[in-house]
Amino acid sequence: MKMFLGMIWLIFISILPLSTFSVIEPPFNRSVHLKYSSSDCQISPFDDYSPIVVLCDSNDYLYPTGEDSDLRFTNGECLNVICPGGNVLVGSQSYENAVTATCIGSTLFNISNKSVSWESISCNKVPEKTARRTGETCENNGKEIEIGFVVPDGFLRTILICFDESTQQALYSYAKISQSINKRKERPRPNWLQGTSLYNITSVDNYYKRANQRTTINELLNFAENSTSFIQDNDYFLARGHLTARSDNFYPSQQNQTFFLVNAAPQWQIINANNWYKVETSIRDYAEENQIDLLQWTGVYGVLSVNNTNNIKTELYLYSKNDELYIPVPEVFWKVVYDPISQKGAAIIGLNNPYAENYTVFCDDVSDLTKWVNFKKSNTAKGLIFVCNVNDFRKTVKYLPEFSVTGLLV
Ligand SMILES: *[C@@H]1O[C@H](CO)[C@@H](O)[C@H](O)[C@H]1NC(C)=O
Ligand SMILES: *[C@@H]1O[C@H](CO)[C@@H](O)[C@H](O)[C@H]1NC(C)=O
Ligand SMILES: *[C@@H]1O[C@H](CO)[C@@H](O)[C@H](O)[C@H]1NC(C)=O
Ligand SMILES: *[C@@H]1O[C@H](CO)[C@@H](O)[C@H](O)[C@H]1NC(C)=O
Ligand SMILES: *[C@@H]1O[C@H](CO)[C@@H](O)[C@H](O)[C@H]1NC(C)=O
Ligand SMILES: *[C@@H]1O[C@H](CO)[C@@H](O)[C@H](O)[C@H]1NC(C)=O
Ligand SMILES: *[C@@H]1O[C@H](CO)[C@@H](O)[C@H](O)[C@H]1NC(C)=O
Ligand SMILES: CC(=O)N[C@H]1CO[C@H](CO)[C@@H](O)[C@@H]1O
Repeated sequence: MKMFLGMIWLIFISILPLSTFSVIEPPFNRSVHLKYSSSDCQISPFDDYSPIVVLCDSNDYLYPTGEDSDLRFTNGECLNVICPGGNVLVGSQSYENAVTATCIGSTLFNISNKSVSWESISCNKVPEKTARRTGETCENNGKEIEIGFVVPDGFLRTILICFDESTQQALYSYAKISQSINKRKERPRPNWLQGTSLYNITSVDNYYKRANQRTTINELLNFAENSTSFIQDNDYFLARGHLTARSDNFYPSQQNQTFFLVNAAPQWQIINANNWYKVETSIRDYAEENQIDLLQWTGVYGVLSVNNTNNIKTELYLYSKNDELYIPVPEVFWKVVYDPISQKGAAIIGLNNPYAENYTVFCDDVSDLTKWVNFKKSNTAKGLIFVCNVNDFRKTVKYLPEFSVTGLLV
């Protein structure tokens, strides 16, 4: 397949129907190789006001392939042009939510029997993101939450979360990382959102605020209320650590969807900005360099516990009220990265404690074999990182969804 990439051939990927998004099966098999010609279409719908474009018979995002940075369509191909929560503006016409377009050639499309150029098509507002329960349960009797866009034919999903009501935190967040990921454009960060009917507790964002986490954790550890010895005034504080990273997503509208708090957990900022950031970047670079559409689960495991002032090991939470403890500070963050075609995968584990100098991880560390996972081993404050075989990792983190792994992703 790699031999085609530098050429002007198109590789059209087939799109999984929405209902199978969370099921692991070989993706992308429409594999029609087409020669691009001027009767075909080419567009870059990557601005804030760009509509979302999907094929008429599918409900999944389209990404550039190979060395392309645009989306391409063959002459006569049918697209749904969608503005979730808004209107599609086509010249002076306005269509509620969505309109069908057929490729005529270049940037021209047939919409309602008129030939219109892509430049004259936009949304009247930025697409409106949605996080909602699917009504399904997931591992550990968790509640499944999907994040994406409501579209006329259902839901265009970017992230699938398994949410544990007993802790008010996700067990994991699942997303695909497209091989074109490093061609993404980025926009300013939006604010974090709690969404509706996802949490039992209110004001989740408030518990993350530095002053509030300091009070909560100092109380758990018997420190003075405003002590800065544990939650400091520098990068030693608990950030809203993205599970599925913002930059794991190609479209700015998808990047903005990562800012639902169900896609975050308390992570030390010094780790988040250093070794964990390097891990995230390594995975995107792997997808790009090997031209593989990766599947990725990012989750949490355990509750970080440290000695209180009486040397008693104490679990840390951001919510501690009336003997109720929610929003645990995870002991580790993890990512399982999987190539569904080769069925190879890797589990990357990051200790969430910048004060620890060592850690005995619960699986065999094979990081010497996975040179593509880049991190600094020497500076423990920046995050201790380990890499394990997925099947080994799974013996401890039993709530990783089922799929067959035949070896280590190297
Ligand atoms: C497009 O034109 C054809 C024939 O010219 C007509 O049958 C059809 O109804 C028109 N469609 C729309 C959406 O206007
Ligand atoms: C648009 O598509 C309709 C229906 O397929 C066709 O009748 C019409 O000629 C097309 N219009 C243009 C401008 O290509
Ligand atoms: C959260 O609320 C749901 C109903 O809204 C309830 O079934 C569930 O037990 C609650 N969970 C917790 C941990 O309070
Ligand atoms: C993403 O969020 C930023 C910050 O609020 C905003 O400027 C931008 O328009 C948003 N883009 C999309 C496509 O949602
Ligand atoms: C801690 O800080 C808050 C706000 O700055 C202040 O109101 C409070 O009095 C301080 N508590 C102690 C024990 O110093
Ligand atoms: C924590 O407390 C135990 C005693 O309960 C002690 O053995 C251990 O060294 C302490 N750990 C740290 C990091 O201070
Ligand atoms: C971590 O290192 C300390 C000494 O620096 C040692 O006492 C302790 O046993 C080590 N802990 C683990 C889990 O390896
Ligand atoms: C990735 C994959 O499974 N590709 C297959 C798609 O289908 C064609 C034939 O229809 C096969 O040749 C490819 O190997």
